[in-house]
This record gives sequence, C-alpha cells and structure tokens, in this order.
Amino acid sequence: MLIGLIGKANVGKSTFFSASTDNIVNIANYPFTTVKPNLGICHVRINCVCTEFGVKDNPVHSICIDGIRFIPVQIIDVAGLVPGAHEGKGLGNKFLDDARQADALVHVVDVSGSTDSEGRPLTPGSGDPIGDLRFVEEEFDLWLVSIIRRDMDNKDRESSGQNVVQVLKKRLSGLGVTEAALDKVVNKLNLQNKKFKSWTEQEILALCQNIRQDVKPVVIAANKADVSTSQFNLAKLTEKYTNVVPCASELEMLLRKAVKSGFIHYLPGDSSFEIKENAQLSDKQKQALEIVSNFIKQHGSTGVQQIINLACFSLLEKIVVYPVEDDSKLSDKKGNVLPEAYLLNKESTAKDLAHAVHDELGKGFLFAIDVRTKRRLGAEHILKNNDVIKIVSATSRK
Ligand SMILES: Nc1nc2c(ncn2[C@@H]2O[C@H](COP(=O)(O)OP(=O)(O)OP(=O)(O)O)[C@@H](O)[C@H]2O)c(=O)[nH]1
Ligand SMILES: [Mg+2]
Repeated sequence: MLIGLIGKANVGKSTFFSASTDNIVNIANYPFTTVKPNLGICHVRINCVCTEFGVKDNPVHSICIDGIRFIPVQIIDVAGLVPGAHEGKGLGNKFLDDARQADALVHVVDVSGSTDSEGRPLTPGSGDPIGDLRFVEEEFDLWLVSIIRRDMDNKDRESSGQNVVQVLKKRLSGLGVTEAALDKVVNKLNLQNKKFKSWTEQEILALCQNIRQDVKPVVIAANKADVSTSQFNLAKLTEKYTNVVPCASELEMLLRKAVKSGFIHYLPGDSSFEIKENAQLSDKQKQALEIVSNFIKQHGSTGVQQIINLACFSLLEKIVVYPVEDDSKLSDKKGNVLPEAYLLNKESTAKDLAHAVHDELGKGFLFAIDVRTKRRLGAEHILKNNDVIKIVSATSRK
C-alpha cells in the first residue's frame, strides 16, 4: 500500500512525511524546498489481537507496543504544486508521476492561511485554503489529461479501431485504474460509443475528474491547525469537503523527537502524553510541550496518525489478518508469536492471504484454519478483520 502526499507548495507535506516516518527531510518556510521525491515507511495503528489471546508477541515486520500494533505502509512526499503547474509554472506537474502508484492521497492544506497560492509566506489568516485545495485538484486533473494526451497523435491513429476502454487502460496503466473503474466512468459520461479521437477537451477533463474521485481517494490534512487563524478555515473546509482532519504535523514531529530524547511516554496517535519524571527539560521545551498538550486536548490527537489510519481503513477499506504456522502457539516456524499482520483488501479470501504470504504457499493451497474457532476454511472463504489464520499448503515456504 502506498500513500501519496500532494498539495500546494509550502503547506507542510515534508513535515507530515518527517513526522510520520521519523525520516527527517528538508523542511523550510519557502516554496519548493522539496525537489526530489522522498519515499519512506509510515505505520497504521491498530489494537493487536495479542491482548485478546493473552500472548506476548514478537512481530517480524510490524511493531507491537503494549498491545498497540504498528503496521508498515509506504508513503511518498513530492514537490509542491502552484497554479499553472500544468503549463510548467513552479516545478511543473510532471513530478506527480512519482506518486502515480499511490492507492490513496493525503492532500495537505495550509488551513492557517499563512501562504499565498504560490506558497510564499503571508500574514496568517490571509491565505485561501479552499482556493488552494481547488487549484491543486485542477492541476491533478490536468496532469491526468496530459497522461492521456501523451503520444495521442501517433499512437491513437493505430489504436483508433480499439474499444475506448482498452485504449485508456493502456494509457493509464501504472495509475492503479482498473478496467471496471474505467468502464464505470466511461459509461457514466456516456462516452462508450464515441471514437476516442473525437473526444472534446471537456470530455477528457470530465473523465480525468471522475477517475481522480473514483480511483484516488483523498484525506484532507488540514495542516498547521495549531495556528490560531485556523478555526475559521477549518469550519469552512469541513462544511464543503468530507474526510477533513485537523492536523499539526510540526507538533507530531516535536513529540517524536521528545520520545527519542527520552523525555516523554507517547505512542503515535495517542490522545495524551506523559512527561517522564526524570526528564530534564528547559523552559522552552516545557512551553513547546504545553502547546502540544493543549492542541491534543482540543483535537484528540495531532491528526497525523488519524490521517494514515483513515486512508487505510476508511478510504481503502483494508482489513488486518494474522497468518500463523503453529495454531497452538500462534507462531511461525521460528517461534515468533503473531509474526505478521497483513493489510488485505476487503473481501480477500483465504487463498489470497496464502498468496500474500508467499506465492508458493498460494499455489499449493489445500485449506486454512480459523485459529479462534478451529474451523476448516476453503480457498474461497472470505476473511474478516482480525482473523488469525493457519494455512495448510502442499508447497510450504522454503
Ligand atoms: N505552525 C505550523 N507550521 C508548520 C506545520 N507543518 C509545517 N509547518 C511549517 O510550514 C513550512 C513548510 O513546511 P514543509 O514541510 O517544508 O512544506 P512542503 O509542503 O513540504 O513545502 P515544499 O516542499 O516547498 O512544497 C515550514 O516552515 C514548517 O515548519 C504545522 O503543523 N504547524
Ligand atoms: Mg516539501
């Protein structure tokens, strides 16, 4: 699973990236700090089944702390957009190619209104977050248009005899656009029988807008919500858009630094933190933590973890499944208890899980066992969230 961070220049995309990955990248209060994409690993947070089973787990790829499991997910931070990016303004929009594989997007907005449309610093409150959001959506659509238009003249003549969906599928490969999704959009716009060559600009744009909405689900990270000018814009944003989460990436980054320095007890996504008794804090550090504490009290969290979880579980509707090899010890062959937690698509089957673990395991799939009920499950059995599953296969993992 890949999350793509997009947005206007200088809104806090790289701060969100750093806060969610512990991977500190260039951050500065001017546009185009990020030129090359940053790819990293963030985590979704869930309640682990180790608590229910009363076992001490030792995960191999995820992390479990006191019954809270963090499952890795990829995240990519790209350069910021400005109006006219499709005409080459700012850094253009070609860099969105780096985020084309994203399953879900986090659209970062400066909800405090402290930047103009090109990302230059402004007096807080004077910017226009809704206007920013709209132009970024438009630039994203125009980037999709450019993909469709790429080599249209030469390639389309050859392919003009083909079904429209086939032509588009080829063009949009690598964007995660399925044939079914394309079919739906083309039919909705009533374009299924129209020769692709004769589509108008308006029709191509409408197609791209619909593809964006259907194929690239979005969470809006209303960032810099710690700035006092945010309240008004936040209310306007939530009125007009769904999936808006107030967020203060900078504060999350500060908390993670405080954890690393051994000053506080805090897990990403917690609704509070505790200063350790022996922490030697300067007045400045105490003040900074006080600001974070007030923000968390008001909003329930810094918003960063909530956004990642929302992308994974609400937008992409993933479920978590724990495969084990030994159903009495809940372990793998090496004795690691609840070693893996897989994020699978809703409606995934027992055989899909086997393939996700290892292709060989999937090929030789015989049956699976639901560890809770001891029931035998067939290949097509649909898994549910939090299932713990043993797979029995003719071909085991080497
Ligand atoms: N108050 C406040 N400032 C923030 C927050 N997040 C980021 N900033 C500030 O916003 C400015 C821009 O942050 P970046 O993370 O570099 O923004 P970006 O969107 O990656 O910028 P480009 O790469 O230039 O497009 C920096 O001065 C950050 O310190 C936040 O949650 N609150
Ligand atoms: Mg950046």
